[in-house]
Amino acid sequence: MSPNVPLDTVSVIGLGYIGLPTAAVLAQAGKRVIGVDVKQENVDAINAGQVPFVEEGLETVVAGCVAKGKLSAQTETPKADAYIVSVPTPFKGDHDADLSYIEAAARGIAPQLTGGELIVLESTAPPGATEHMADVILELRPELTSEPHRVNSLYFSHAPERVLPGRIMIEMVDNDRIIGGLTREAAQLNRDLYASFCRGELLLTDARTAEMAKLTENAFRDVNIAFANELSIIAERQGIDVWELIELANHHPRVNILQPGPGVGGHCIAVDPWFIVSADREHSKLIATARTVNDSKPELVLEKVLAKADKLKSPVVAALGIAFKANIDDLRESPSKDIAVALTDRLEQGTVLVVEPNIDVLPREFEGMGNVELADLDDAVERADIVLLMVDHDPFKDFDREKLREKFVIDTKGLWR
Ligand code: SAJ
Repeated sequence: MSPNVPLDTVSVIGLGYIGLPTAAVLAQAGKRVIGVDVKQENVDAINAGQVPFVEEGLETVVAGCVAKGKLSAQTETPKADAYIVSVPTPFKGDHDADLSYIEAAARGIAPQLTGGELIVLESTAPPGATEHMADVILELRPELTSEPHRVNSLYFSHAPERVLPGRIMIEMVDNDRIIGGLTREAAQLNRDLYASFCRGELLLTDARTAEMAKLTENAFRDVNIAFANELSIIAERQGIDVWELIELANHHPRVNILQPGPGVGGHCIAVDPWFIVSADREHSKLIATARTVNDSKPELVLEKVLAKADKLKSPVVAALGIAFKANIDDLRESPSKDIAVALTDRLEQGTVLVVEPNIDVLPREFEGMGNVELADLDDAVERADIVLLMVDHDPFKDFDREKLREKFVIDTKGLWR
């Protein structure tokens, strides 16, 4: 049976790509939600009903909930019945997870607790991270306990997010959720809270299994994309069109190969498999190799562009897309952004015209580089000698191919074949 504690007020710590949509759907479901973020400008934007990044359908919900007084944001952690920690977990130089943001969130929550609160870790993290978060809090508040059904009980749980950027508002509500408690009671309480907005199945387990399940999902996808990327390298050397090859092979009833591209980006698939590797290096050879294969793709693309550019006098390269995937503005861990930056840096003469319909200014990585511009699609293609397609954004899909006839095209996504 779930512990009998209130779940009316929820504080979401970290209002990024996952935290803000989570806060929004909880507020929409009737909870009083107080979001917390270290960035004052994001706090101000949210309190004005605005969203600091692009995500289909999010702004309407945020604006509505703020107007109704159900959602607000601040920089200090408040008192609440439940906390959801949704902060970044980057990796350090050796690919070990950096838990410092989770620790900072835990230190912010600790002084506010009175007993009876649910504390959910949503951030993707290696096995043992939820326990670590609980330890940080209980060390600061030794009079509280993680044992259930006491007046001074705290309930710690892990509910990894699984939503796909671009479809977050749909998947947040419809996807099944894995919920892993440090105790059964914590998992039950977490389920009760998430049942308020989630129509998917809520699957209860322990915290370590939930942590590993999330990493497993992303490692599965990474390994499968690595297979496609490796095929693309082999196929090119054999003079075979990899997209036709994959399309044909996928007609087999039990074959379903993913798509090759310029590399794997984003803060999830390019990062999470390393948490498995760092938990057990000796036994995660396949997972580590997949990461290496995917990480090798940007350099191969770059070499191809430079090989052509070197033959031209003052080449103009149109670099189409620097987001980490189609129809989003997220540049985190983006292989196409890395390629565009390295190209600008390594091109001895000539110009790079970056086309990214989802941003207004070039990111800071391009600062101080004179030979790069953010351009619009038609202008860039018209001026370019080489057209490098790196992201399958919709406007690129619909582009009039006639205009590419005189150009040297490198299509890393197979969009224009
Ligand atoms: N990619 C390919 N080929 C493909 C599919 C993807 O090269 O066939 C590339 C994309 O271009 C992109 C990267 O992989 O650079 C990742 O894109 P994605 O759409 O596969 O996934 P993400 O990173 O946006 O979201 C993933 C999802 N995980 C799974 O599908 C198992 C999402 O459900 C998770 O919630 C999210 O990671 C996360 O936050 O962990």
